[in-house]
Amino acid sequence: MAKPIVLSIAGSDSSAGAGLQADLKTFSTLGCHGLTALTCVVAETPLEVRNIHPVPLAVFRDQLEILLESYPINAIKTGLLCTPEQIAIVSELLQDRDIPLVVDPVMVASTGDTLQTSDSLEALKKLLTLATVITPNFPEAEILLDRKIQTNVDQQSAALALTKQFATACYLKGGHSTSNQEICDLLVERDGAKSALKAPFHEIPQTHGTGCTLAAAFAVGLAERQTMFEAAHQAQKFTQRAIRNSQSWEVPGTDMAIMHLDQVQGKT
Ligand code: PXL
Repeated sequence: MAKPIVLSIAGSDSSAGAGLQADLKTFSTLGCHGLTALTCVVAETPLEVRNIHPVPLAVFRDQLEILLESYPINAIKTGLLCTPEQIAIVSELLQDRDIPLVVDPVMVASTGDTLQTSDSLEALKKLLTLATVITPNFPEAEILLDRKIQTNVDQQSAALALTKQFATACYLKGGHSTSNQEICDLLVERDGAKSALKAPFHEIPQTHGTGCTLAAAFAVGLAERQTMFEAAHQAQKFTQRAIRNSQSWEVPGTDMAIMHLDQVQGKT
C-alpha cells in the first residue's frame, strides 16, 4: 500500500530539532511521505533565536498551491506561521478541503523568544476554527484565552473553553503544569469527550522541538485514519521516546537535539 502523505507548513530550524526538520523526521520515522511548505528560515540553536526571515508571500503561496493541486494529501500540520498574511493564505487555501488539519499554534520558542509578529493573533484564531485538532501548550493557551493556566484544574477548563471557542478538538499539553512531576496532557474532543494522557516526567537539558514532534506525529495518526484518541496516544508515545533518546553534545551553544531517527519505525 502507498504510504500516507502528510504536509508540513512550517519554518526551518537551522539546528534541526524543531520546525520543518522535526516534522520530516517524524513523518519518515512513522512511515509517511512528508511534503513541506516553508514559511520562514529561523537562524537558531536550542539556546538562541538569532533571526527569523519570512519567505516572500508569493513563494509561500506557490508551494502550497502546487502541493494541494498535485498530491492526495492525507493530513496537514501547521507549525510556525510568522505573519497574519501567511496565516490568511493558509486559511484561504485550506478552508474548503476535507483534509485532517493539526494546528500547532506556535508563538514562542523554548528560549522565550517571540516567533510571530504581534499582529498575527486574530488571523491565527480564524485558522484554529478550521483545525481538526489544536495542540497548544500552557503559554499558548494563555494567550488564546487571555487568562492564566497553571494547574491541572486550570488545564481542564482551558481545554474545554478552547474546544468550544474554536469548534475543534484540543490537545492541551501539560508540560508547563505546576501541579506535579508527571506529565498530564489532556485531549478534549469536539463532542466534549475528555481523555487524560499521562506520562512520566523526564528531566532533559531543554525541550526544543518536542511540540513540533508531537503535532507531526498526531498528523500521522490522523493521516492513517486513527481515532482522535489513538492519534493522540501515538503522538505522546512517540514524543516521549524522542525525549528519552535525546542527545547532548558538549559544544558550547548547541546543547541538545531530539533524535527521532534513533527510533527504528518508532511505533512500538
Ligand atoms: O518549537 C517551536 C518552533 C517551531 N518552528 C520553528 C522554530 C521553533 C522554535 O524555535 O524555530 C521553525
